[in-house]
Amino acid sequence: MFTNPVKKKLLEGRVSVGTWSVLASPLIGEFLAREGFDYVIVDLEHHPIGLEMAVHYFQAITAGGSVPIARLAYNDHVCIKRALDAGALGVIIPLIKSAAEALKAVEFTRFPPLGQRPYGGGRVGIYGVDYLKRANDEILVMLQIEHRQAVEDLDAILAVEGYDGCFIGPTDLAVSMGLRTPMEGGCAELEDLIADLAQRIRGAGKLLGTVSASAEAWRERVAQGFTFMPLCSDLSFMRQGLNAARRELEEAGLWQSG
Ligand code: 3PY
Ligand code: MG
Repeated sequence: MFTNPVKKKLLEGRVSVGTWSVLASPLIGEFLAREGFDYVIVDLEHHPIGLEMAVHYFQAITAGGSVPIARLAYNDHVCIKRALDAGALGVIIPLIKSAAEALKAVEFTRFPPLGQRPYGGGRVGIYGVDYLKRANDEILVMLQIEHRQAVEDLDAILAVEGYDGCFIGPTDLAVSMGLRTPMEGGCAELEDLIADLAQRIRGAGKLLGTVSASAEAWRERVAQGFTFMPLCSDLSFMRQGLNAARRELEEAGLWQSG
């Protein structure tokens, strides 16, 4: 039977640990999957990863024992159907700003009668003959809340049925609200806003997700009720390891740049 273990875990109210891959390498996707993450998100929004590479990612992540999820470039029916047809078991859709856009996302991600996703067979056949019947229940659909207009229209967005949860994007949210971004150290106003959004999203019975840049940040978000949180990314894990090694060698006087 076609099932999505990540969605099952989340719907049971449990926390699911995954990570992002942005470095445009299915090999990295496979390594990350083998590290025991429940899912690996392939970021097609901000990184040079096209559909042909994405399908190799999905294969590698599945081979590594994890669930492949795609963060898409846009709330667009072509992007969505092609990523799902290539085998993504979940999608994160950026920049949802209104209930009308949330309804569109449902239309694009769900088969009739819930939506208008067309069925093309092909690679999703690997999930079994019941894919078509079960996909509406098993595919994870997370809508990104990361714009001032989404904050203003949140109650209406939350009233839309047919998607699973909201994924807060702290950086774009901060930029859109004119607040200090997490990269610049963040600010109390941003944290208060995230806490308020989180409470309302949970209150509406939707799943709650966001990014986390460290294990410590991850634990703090869990305490706030977030359950879908990719921990860091391939790029940030690489930077953290590299910076720690460089600091140690610099302190020992063994690495002088320049
Ligand atoms: C943001 O912070 O804007 C995001 O999209 C996180 O992935
Ligand atoms: Mg964003």
